[in-house]
Amino acid sequence: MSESDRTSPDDVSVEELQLATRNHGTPLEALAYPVTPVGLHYLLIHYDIPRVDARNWTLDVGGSVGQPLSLSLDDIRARPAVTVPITMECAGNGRALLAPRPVSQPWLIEAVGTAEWTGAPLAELLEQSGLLDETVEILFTGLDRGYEGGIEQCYQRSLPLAVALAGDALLAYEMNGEDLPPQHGAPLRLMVPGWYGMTNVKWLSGITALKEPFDGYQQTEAYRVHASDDDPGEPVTRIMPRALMVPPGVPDFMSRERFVELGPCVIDGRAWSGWGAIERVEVSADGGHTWGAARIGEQLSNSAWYSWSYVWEPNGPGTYELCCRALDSAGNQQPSSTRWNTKGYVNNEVQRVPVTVTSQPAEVQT
Ligand SMILES: Nc1nc2c(c(=O)[nH]1)N[C@H]1C(S)=C(S)[C@@H](COP(=O)(O)O)O[C@H]1N2
Ligand SMILES: [Mo]
Repeated sequence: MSESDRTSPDDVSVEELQLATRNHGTPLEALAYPVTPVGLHYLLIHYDIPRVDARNWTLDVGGSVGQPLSLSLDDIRARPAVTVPITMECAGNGRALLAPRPVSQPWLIEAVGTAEWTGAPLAELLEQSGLLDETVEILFTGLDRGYEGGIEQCYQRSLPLAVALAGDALLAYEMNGEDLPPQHGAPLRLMVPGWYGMTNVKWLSGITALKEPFDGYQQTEAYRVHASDDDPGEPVTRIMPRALMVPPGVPDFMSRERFVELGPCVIDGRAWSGWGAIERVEVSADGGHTWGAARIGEQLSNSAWYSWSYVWEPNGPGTYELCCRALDSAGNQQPSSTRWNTKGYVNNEVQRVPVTVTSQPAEVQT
């Protein structure tokens, strides 16, 4: 690569590329599927995918419980099961749009997907374990290990007791009707509807009732929104609203800029929020100066995204900037730009899609 290819301050480092090639996003055209096919669903894996033999694997439930449990996968499969479409989004979605770019998985806006998760409700299992009164949080431990911030660790995250008992959290062993694939946490993972992706611990090996809040790396160092390194920050919790469109027309190979032929153009997409219902989705064709209301379609489940569509009638050939934004029932609206934070979390600023409208159908090379 010549030097002139490497002089931009926007350069992506090799370390970011390593992460980006391991952890792929959901291509935006896949927003067309109400349920994201498994191979198109985004992935985020901090360390390595662990080798797990489901036949010898157990889930150990312990800590401040009256009745510790050690369960096989068959034990968990024998429990009453539910299947729910759940929209999951990574808390780092939008990170690479921040300037300066926080160095981590360089997501643009494609770290979201919706799958049908099948599993056993978490609350019932916790109740059977006889939680002691002093319990304040439930800790979830994954089998994957690595170093992060100089600390060797298994991936671990906790939930406040009330959230763990709220009733919609699942111990999931199937995704879209098939056994969980290795990359999505086989044989068992946690799924907590409405919470950002990091909550949903994969390759689950332990559930521990805690009498004190968990202070491990993924809780107190990572997944906090810090304005600066000495700001203690706020924990990342539920998913802020976002609308995404399927970019219309056809892309340019390198820039991925869009080309659309003149005429009415149907724009469609998905919108979701972990704080409530989607009340409004709006579309702008002039970079966010003026907005029109999109038609909101069905929501796949209480825990999943809505479909939406909008008919855009460009005035004539030329360049446009399409934008979309969502408003939820808790009053959260997507901003035109987000407050920068050190680790690049929760950037739900509006999507921007540059489009060139052409007057003639392009000559197509076949
Ligand atoms: N054990 C474990 N669980 C994990 C992770 C991980 O690295 N290890 N990544 C988390 C993050 S940050 C996200 S966004 C989701 C991604 O889930 P997916 O790869 O199935 O889409 O898993 C979460 N659960
Ligand atoms: Mo994530």
